[in-house]
Amino acid sequence: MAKRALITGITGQDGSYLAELLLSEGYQVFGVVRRSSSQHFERIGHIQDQLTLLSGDLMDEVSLINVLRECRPQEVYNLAAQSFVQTSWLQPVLTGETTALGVTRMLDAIRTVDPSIRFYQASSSEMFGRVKSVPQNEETDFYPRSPYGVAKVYGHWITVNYRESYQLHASSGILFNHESPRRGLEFVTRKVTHGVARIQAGLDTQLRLGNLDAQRDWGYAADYVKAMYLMLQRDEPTDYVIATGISHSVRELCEVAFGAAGLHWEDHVVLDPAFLRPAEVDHLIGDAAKAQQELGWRCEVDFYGLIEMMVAADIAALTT
Ligand code: NAP
Ligand code: G4F
Repeated sequence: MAKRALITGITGQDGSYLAELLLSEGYQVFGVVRRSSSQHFERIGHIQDQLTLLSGDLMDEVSLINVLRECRPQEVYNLAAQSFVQTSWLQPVLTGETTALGVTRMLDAIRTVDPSIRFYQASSSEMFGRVKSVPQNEETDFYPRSPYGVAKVYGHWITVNYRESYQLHASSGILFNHESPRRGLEFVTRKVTHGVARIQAGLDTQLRLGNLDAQRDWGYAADYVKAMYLMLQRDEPTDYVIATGISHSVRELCEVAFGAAGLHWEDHVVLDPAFLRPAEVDHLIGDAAKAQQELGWRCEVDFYGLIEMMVAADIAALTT
């Protein structure tokens, strides 16, 4: 019998890569999708015939219980969230409902339907915020700097708490920024690579950005979903930092992305205060030694390979 896995957030960047990985491992894959007036399954269109999509929403616990009863998974990957940091200042309550309390709803649904289900929570390096030590690992204290970061801290600790209170096999992956050609256009890497492609095609001349000094530890999403899967194969649940261990600034991102298209970033990038944040996370860099040792996890694509891949994909999408 094939193992069954349920993914919330299957229409998102990570959900699409994780679904591909689990299918390749022989799983029967179910995904939670929320009702919308228009369908947007671009990231999973190529595998949709191999998936079973079920209607549900992290805002509605009954829908999660019904989904679990219908598909009876052995593993649940909770990737759904309001995941854009800037939006979390505009919609802090919605962000809390989804990104924080949504985790409790799913954990309670698991307790209700089948406490033997293994659970993965998509925690975030954004929880480290104004960092307490460099690099950040599983022992580093949290100091979130956005409503999103605060919500993720809640989601993280409720996962730990349900593991300790009810002996659930619940693990939390503290993932640093990870990107791909499937990244949403609002996030800075994709905004830049998509902007480069449009400028090269003569469709735009400028790219408006905020803080160029911010530094992130950027990895490749397809590498990172492997860590999620590996965490749920362990006998004992626990938490892992997933990161490359190398960080770059937004300015360096611009240099590499524009350079990959034969352009100079200074000719096109315009600073726009509209993209500055009320509170910034200045510098994130992760230490994934625990995941490397216990899971055997490694990242295969580095920052330069990642950005070149994204630029090439955006240029190809405009020319086909
Ligand atoms: P994403 O592309 O923004 O995808 C978010 C997913 O959540 C979408 O499928 C979205 O569905 C779904 N969703 C949002 N609200 C929902 C709700 N109320 N009920 C059910 N589904 C809902 O995010 P991602 O980059 O794949 O990230 C996956 C997870 O990892 C998120 O929890 C994110 O916060 C976390 N994370 C991401 C990173 C990163 O660098 N990518 C790093 C650390 C942690 P629709 O398609 O219907 O909008
Ligand atoms: O790409 P970003 O929007 O990602 P951010 O805020 O780091 O959050 C992402 O990574 C988190 C993991 O640490 C995830 F949990 C979260 O869900 C999301 O996937 O911004 C990166 C940096 C920021 O410092 C931002 O101020 O880029 C800076 N930036 C500069 N100009 C910009 C822009 N960010 C965006 N989105 N747009 C700009 O124009």
